[in-house]
Amino acid sequence: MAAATSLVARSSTALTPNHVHLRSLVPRYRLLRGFRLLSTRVLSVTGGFSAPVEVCVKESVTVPGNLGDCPFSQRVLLTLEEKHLPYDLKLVDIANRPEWFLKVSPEGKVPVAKLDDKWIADSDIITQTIEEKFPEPPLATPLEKSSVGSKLFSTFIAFLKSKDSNDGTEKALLSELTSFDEYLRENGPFVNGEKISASDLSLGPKLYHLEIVLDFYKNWSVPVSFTHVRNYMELVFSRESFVKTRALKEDVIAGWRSKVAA
Ligand SMILES: N[C@@H](CCC(=O)N[C@@H](CS)C(=O)NCC(=O)O)C(=O)O
Repeated sequence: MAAATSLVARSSTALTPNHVHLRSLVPRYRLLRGFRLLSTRVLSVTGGFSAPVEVCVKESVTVPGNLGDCPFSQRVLLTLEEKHLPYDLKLVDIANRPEWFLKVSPEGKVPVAKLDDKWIADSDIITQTIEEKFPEPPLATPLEKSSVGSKLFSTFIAFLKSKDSNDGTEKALLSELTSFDEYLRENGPFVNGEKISASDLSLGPKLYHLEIVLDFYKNWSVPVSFTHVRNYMELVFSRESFVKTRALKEDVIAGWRSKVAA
């Protein structure tokens, strides 16, 4: 791991009422080029103290040493943050992947996380494994709600890449936003109601990318008539966990450039 930028913060701890999580009494943290990692030690469900979860994420291309613009990496970090789990962040230069990283992620993709001494790829699997290993606070979205908003990302990408304003891609995105807005009006403010859950932690980073790049490349924003979607975005984007793990706007713009040009 020598080639990785490894950021670890640990803290002294105290037992919470449910005797599962240990939160820090006197947290110590490091300030690192614009973002802060505040970490805690946690008592796992198996009863032992959990070491920080090692997690490889994309590094910023505009400010090396900062988090990069991968929405799947942010999803994993959001899950760790919302569960108050300590983590050891390894920033990977995706354009120049180091040897050690290709050994733990043969496909060369981020995120990958080490859980129970095994490196796991794919944010779906990583977040499910975290949920099983650290069930408190519960973040699982009920199965019947887990596909809400699931087409927003693909319709956003199709619209972003579109060169023909009449090809129906904007209409398809507006149709997904309409369904999502109606769903949130009936069931919100989050996908699972009052409490944030796994679906929000997956959708949030994708909507963050949508907002930044559609504004930049297409001068387009989510219409004001979608009040529930706009409120949702504000609610998720302003969470402490989100602010701590979000990418720089410049990285998000740079990350999509080649796809817009293709
Ligand atoms: N399905 C994967 C997608 C991961 C993914 O596409 N990661 C991108 C960065 S956001 C990546 O590593 N791309 C490098 C590549 O494809 O070579 C997940 O949910 O983790």
